[in-house]
Amino acid sequence: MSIPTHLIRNFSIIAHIDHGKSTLADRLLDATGALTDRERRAQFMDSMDLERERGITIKAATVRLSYLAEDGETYELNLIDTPGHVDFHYEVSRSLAACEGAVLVVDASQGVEAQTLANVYLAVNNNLAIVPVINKIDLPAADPESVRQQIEDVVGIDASGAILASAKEGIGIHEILEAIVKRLPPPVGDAGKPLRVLLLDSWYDAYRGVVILVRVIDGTVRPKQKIRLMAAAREYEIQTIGAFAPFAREIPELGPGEVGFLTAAIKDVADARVGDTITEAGAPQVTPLPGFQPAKPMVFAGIFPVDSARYEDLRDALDKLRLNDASFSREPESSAALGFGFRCGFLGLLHMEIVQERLEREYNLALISTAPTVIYEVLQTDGKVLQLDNPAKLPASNYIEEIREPIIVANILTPPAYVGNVITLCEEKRG
Ligand SMILES: Nc1nc2c(ncn2[C@@H]2O[C@H](COP(=O)(O)OP(=O)(O)OP(=O)(O)O)[C@@H](O)[C@H]2O)c(=O)[nH]1
Ligand SMILES: [Mg+2]
Repeated sequence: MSIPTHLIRNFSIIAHIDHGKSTLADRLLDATGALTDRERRAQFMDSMDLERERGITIKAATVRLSYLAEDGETYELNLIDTPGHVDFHYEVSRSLAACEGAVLVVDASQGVEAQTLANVYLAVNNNLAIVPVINKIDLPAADPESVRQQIEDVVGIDASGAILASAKEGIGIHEILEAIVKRLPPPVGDAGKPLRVLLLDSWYDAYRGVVILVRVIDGTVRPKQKIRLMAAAREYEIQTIGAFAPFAREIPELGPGEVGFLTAAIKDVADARVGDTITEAGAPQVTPLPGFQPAKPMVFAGIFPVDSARYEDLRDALDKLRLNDASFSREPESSAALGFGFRCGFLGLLHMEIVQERLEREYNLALISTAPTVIYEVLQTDGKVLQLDNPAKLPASNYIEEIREPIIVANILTPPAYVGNVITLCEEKRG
């Protein structure tokens, strides 16, 4: 029997970049005894080398914790640590779809910042309950009370119950765990209903093939069960079921409300699409889950192998990497100077840099990329408007009436003391 849903809590940790999400996750792992001394290392959730080198989270990561609460019950907590940088917000939006609640971390010395707001709105739109945490109260510049006021005024949520914490010093951790159990709702799900499972994330493992991270909505998944990936319209047999506790471990089943992974000898990476619904093979009609909004690339660049003989390897690597990051787009491109490659779209410049580095490191490729561009609109002399992400597609100049580049309308509010500098900066940046 899987664990009853009232003892499960699924939550994401969300915040602006560097406000201390991954450090807080470390403390929650410590407080629940998830790691032995030998296994412990700082920023445990940032498992990718790139994340550790840069000190930022790139991929959302999930762990399962077992917490004995004050009420005497042992809860299963599924924690998702999310990235704070705006270029990886697609990770946040997917993570929130797996949760009933969110722990909102705000840095006591920085206060509410852009991604604090953006991520809270995502959480609120997903109807999640929110536990605000004011972190880094150990810093001399910390001003928790005005940050509390700011959360109420700017974010617009009740912050009277915000927990004062220091993830670095381990202050407030017990209160956070209790708040997760008491203030966040359990998942609702029915073991008796037809199987419905949300495909949250996937990645390629050289030994196991495609591994899929799932959130079970209704029903139970077990090894040997035949499943159907609805969007891909393909059927597979489940081989293994597991959870990250905190290392990947095989378990007998995943019941309603639980988060874990499964493998099913999926060879075709295109079959595992994030946001897809998994049901029982040959099952009666099940309405698919809403899935995710596709990501909208903002920055475009061409990526080419240095050695043109490795074009196929690059294509393969892009397919596999896309399993793990559905937020970039790619289409084949050829250039007279660089040969065959791909035109890729990214959520931002950091995203572009990370994708290129992951391709080079994880797939051992040497790559050249073209200068990044944004989408331009071209008004042709015949009145047609083209959206171009590639300068190579520009029509001949006698057909071009006008070329428009994207602009944003922004209002900058600043104390009078900074007005001069802000104006100079705007002018330098063509504002
Ligand atoms: N003084 C102090 N520093 C902290 C505290 N919590 C985190 N930090 C530091 O803040 C920095 C960023 O912490 P992370 O946990 O990586 O922040 P994050 O929110 O996970 O960052 P991203 O995942 O990249 O968005 C690190 O240098 C931490 O050591 C705290 O409570 N007090
Ligand atoms: Mg982090």
